[in-house]
Amino acid sequence: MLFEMWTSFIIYWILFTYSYANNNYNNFYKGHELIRVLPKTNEHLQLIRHFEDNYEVDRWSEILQINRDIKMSLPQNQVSKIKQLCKQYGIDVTILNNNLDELIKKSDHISKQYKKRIQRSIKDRIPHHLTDYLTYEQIVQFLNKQHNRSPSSKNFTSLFSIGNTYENRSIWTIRIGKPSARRNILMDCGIHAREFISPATCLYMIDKLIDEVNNRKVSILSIFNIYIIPLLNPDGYEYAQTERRMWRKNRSPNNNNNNYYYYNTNSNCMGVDLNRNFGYHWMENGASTNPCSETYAGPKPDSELETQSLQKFIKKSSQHWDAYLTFHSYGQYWIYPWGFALYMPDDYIELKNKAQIGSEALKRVNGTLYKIGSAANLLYESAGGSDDWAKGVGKIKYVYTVELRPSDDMNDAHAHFAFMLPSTFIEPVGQETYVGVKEFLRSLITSRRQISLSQKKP
Ligand code: 0X9
Ligand code: ZN
Repeated sequence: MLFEMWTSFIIYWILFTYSYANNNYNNFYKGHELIRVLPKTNEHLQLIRHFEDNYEVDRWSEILQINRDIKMSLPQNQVSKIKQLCKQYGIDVTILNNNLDELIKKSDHISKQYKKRIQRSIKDRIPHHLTDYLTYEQIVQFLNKQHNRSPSSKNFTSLFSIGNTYENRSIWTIRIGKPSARRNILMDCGIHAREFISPATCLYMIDKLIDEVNNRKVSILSIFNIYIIPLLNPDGYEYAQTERRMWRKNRSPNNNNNNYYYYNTNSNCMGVDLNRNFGYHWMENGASTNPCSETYAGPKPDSELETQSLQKFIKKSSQHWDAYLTFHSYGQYWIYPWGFALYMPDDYIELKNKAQIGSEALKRVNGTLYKIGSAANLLYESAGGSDDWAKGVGKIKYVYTVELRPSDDMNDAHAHFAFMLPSTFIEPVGQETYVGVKEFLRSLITSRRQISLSQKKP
């Protein structure tokens, strides 16, 4: 009996560890903790800044402000030192997760179980962009397949690259629109490597829009050419998929940043946070000059190939852009500029109204709640974002950053997944986001009609 129990235990253990270990990730995050700290004085803020400069602290999106809690992850060998310093200075610390490696593997495990279950229950093969976070190569294949799906998709879509990355990957872009389409919309995904749900959502939307291409009715594609860049930071994404699941930046080296534009920032740490690199109020707030930081803004504004490619594309096409949407995760926010400071753009009421239309439509699908506001007010001040550049320099009126699921409210059942949202969520997030975006786009059509009608009045 005891023997039988032992053998079944061993078999279970082997199967369990195999299914957990059978993923692309190494054990880099073993023992990494995610903690929440609450600074209450300026001294506390100073100490937390000191952590960032002297320890391998990865701050998870919140900015430093008194009475605003900050989530950060730390490697195992630095946890006790940091906790001890917090205790000494009276900073409250809450442990949100004591082993990020477990969370990464748990998420992966849920994804795999889901895939197995769904493949068993559905006879037709389910497209793998709905069950997996695709690799860069798979994304390129997906785009080619979508473009070649039917005679109409060949006619009404085009596939091209807007430039190459440091590691020489093409930044692929697809245009979807009917010949009558005169207005243009730009969307991108995956500027931050670890936010896997973002490119997956762009792929979902591409698939659905191409379903609409055959539709004979007047669809939004008769009005708009929709350009989608599903993966703006492919180098970072590949690195996050294979080496470091929590990688955020691109992969350009910083060992020759010797231009003294801002600082001499030669370093062996790699990568620039592309969403701090755009040259509009660059480095004014919420960005770092330290190449080891996750929010390193680069040696100078617009230094990165990915940043330059997006800018050239926006500027080059002499066409007018009606809207730019950039998809991130996580938090469930539909936000508009500015991010660089707490000011509001002059037309913020219009931006807010349209965000409301989009997020309300989104909510009707699965009940998912999004908060609306300006980036700096709702999240934190941080300069160098693609959104601020698109509005401030690109002169695009309707500009949004959409932070997809999960929510960052710890009372929410899925909040703990953070960037590690299992692929089970690709479909519901895709569905609701697609509906929200379409409703937002429809509202652009009606508001333009209203303007032209009122102009026609004597
Ligand atoms: O901090 C960011 O870059 C974005 N949040 S994330 O957690 N995905 O990294 C928010 C960007 C909002 N826009 C600006 N600050 N301009
Ligand atoms: Zn992001």
